[in-house]
Amino acid sequence: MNLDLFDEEDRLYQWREDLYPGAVVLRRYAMAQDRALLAAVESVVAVSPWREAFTPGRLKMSVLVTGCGAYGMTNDGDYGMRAIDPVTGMAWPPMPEIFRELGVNAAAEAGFIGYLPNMVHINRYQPGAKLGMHQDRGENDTLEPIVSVSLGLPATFKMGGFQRADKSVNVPLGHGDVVVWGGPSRMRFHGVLPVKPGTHPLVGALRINLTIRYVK
Ligand code: MD3
Ligand code: FE
Repeated sequence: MNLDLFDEEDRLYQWREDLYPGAVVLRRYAMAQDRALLAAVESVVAVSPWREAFTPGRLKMSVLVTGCGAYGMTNDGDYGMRAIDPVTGMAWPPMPEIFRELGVNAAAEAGFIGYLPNMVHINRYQPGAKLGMHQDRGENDTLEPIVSVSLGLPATFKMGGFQRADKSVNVPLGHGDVVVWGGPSRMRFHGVLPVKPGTHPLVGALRINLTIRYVK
């Protein structure tokens, strides 16, 4: 197989899948910008390095995290949003323009006009890493969308209901896939199954997920 040609073809197709009202998968939407997005992640990590994170029950999570913009998530288990990075004691790095633009454009594709994201939380998964079922409550806003961008190894995303025990559906997410979660889907429980071992040609043995957010 001609891998270069395959790579070019890979960038040709994108499509959308409506999951629930307010929840839209934009397949491969970020594919053409993958290198620039990864470079922007590295520029963030140079200021606010990857760090461990803990659950509300003080268990060490299997992902490493960082972030950028006006706020970042605390890593001590309270899911709070802080203007100062607790690791560096300084402001989070500014949000790269490419993150803001992707967030605004993807949200508009899903019907959310006038979205003004002001932070990005970034998760880094090694094979085996996962994210238990949770709701995203730290934004103090239950309607503005969260735009999720997957890079690197594929993963299975679990999309649940509004109670932790509600049935969930599995959504496979691959490199370049973007998901917009807003409006009536914003407070659904969700999680990520353990990432399977593998190597992505650009990202290596990693999955990186950006969540572009608006914190009130
Ligand atoms: C569904 N990250 O950081 S966000 C997180 O793949 C997180 O790392 C996931 O969940 C990851 O909190 C992907 C996807 C997401 C975000 C908000 C949602 C899904 C959502 C809100 C409601 C429903
Ligand atoms: Fe989440």
